[in-house]
Amino acid sequence: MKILIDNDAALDDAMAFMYLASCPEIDIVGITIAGTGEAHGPAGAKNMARLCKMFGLDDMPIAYGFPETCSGAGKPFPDWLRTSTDKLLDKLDAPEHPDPNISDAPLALIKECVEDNEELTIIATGPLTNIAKFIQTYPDQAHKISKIVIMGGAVKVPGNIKALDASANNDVAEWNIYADPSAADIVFKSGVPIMLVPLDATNHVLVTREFIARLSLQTHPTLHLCYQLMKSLKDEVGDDMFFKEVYLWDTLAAMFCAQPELAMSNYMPLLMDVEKAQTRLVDQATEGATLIKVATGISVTPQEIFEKLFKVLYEHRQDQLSEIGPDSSPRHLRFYDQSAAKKEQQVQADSSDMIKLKNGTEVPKILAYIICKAIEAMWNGDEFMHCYSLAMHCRDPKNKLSDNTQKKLRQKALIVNDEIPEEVKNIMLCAFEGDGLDMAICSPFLKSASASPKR
Ligand SMILES: [Ca+2]
Repeated sequence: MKILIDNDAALDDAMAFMYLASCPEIDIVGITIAGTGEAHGPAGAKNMARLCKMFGLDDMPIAYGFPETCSGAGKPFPDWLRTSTDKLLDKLDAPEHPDPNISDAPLALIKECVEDNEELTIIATGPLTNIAKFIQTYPDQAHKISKIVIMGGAVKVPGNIKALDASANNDVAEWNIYADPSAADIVFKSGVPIMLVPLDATNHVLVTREFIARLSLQTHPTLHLCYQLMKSLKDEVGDDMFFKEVYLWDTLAAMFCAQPELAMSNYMPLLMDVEKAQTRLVDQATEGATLIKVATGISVTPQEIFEKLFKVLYEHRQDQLSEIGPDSSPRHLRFYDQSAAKKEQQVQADSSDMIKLKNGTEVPKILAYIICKAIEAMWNGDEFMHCYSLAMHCRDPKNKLSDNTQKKLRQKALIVNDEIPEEVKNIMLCAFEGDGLDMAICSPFLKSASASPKR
């Protein structure tokens, strides 16, 4: 499937890109950045170029668009968000791209992609400014577009404007549409087949603690970068808001694009209310209404969506990923990749680093760290067992967990199990103290790990 990505280069767009670039059946032919979206056009284009570099797509044509909306209507994303989105990949493990193929002519790039590819799908995960201006400028070319998958709108659910701008007097709009509602109006009325992925669908896939915990354990470059992206947002907004407000928006749209069977959908007559930036469900006879395919939900469980996302990102051939390898991962991540012998060595090397738990006992930092990771991941049986077995192995390489212990652990009878060594119990007790996890146990180790020189 030939795909042109039109996005606004935010965290979610980065994840969607990484998913699409990892899909064997997807061929990305160009990327355009909305100048009216979360990132400013030029900065967003540079960040997308860096992600392309990571996937060996060094020559990917990228063009950033106009800072003006289609009719002057629409409100920009908050300044603080745009500034921080411009710096999306700062300090993260994504390669630099010294010579990116970036232009400021998005319409020319879209035209070229439409002309060169008979069946071109566009996936739009930002404001629709570029696409609308293309449709207006080249109406004869627009009908050649095979389909546009759009993350945007809120049909039967409330909008999400107030999540970022509490002072806004709008409960019905979604941000991509709100930023340029006239553009959405033009695209809706263009006659090009549309698959709209509104909040109605994305509300089903709230980012979970389990997903983040699993990501945190990965050394695969793509998954590791996904974790860094998610973590940077989590650190910025705090855990409470993160786990309440962050959904797979653009990523879900990308997944629907590649695997349409994951979506539940219906054709609905929609009218674009430009003033309220609302994708309003109307009677089919209403003047100006367009019958649009709307994703209303997911055909599998949220857990399965995360599994599928994980799988696609994970199975992407590592040799196609340039520059970022396990060697550039922080020590605590690399640890999971090493052979048993190396693990043992590492633990011995680290075993002199002790940490004092809240209850006063001293344990090796590395053991505390791994056990905390295991606890963090305990929502997932396999991942938890992996971490826990590793922790046990670290404590004593001869140690093997009995079936009975494993069974008990699976039932989460962690603390009362007599077979668990005292030091491990201590760590668990400290970690369980109060609400949720006490990641403070990990943080001294994490600090020392990230401060240590890379090999
Ligand atoms: Ca976006």
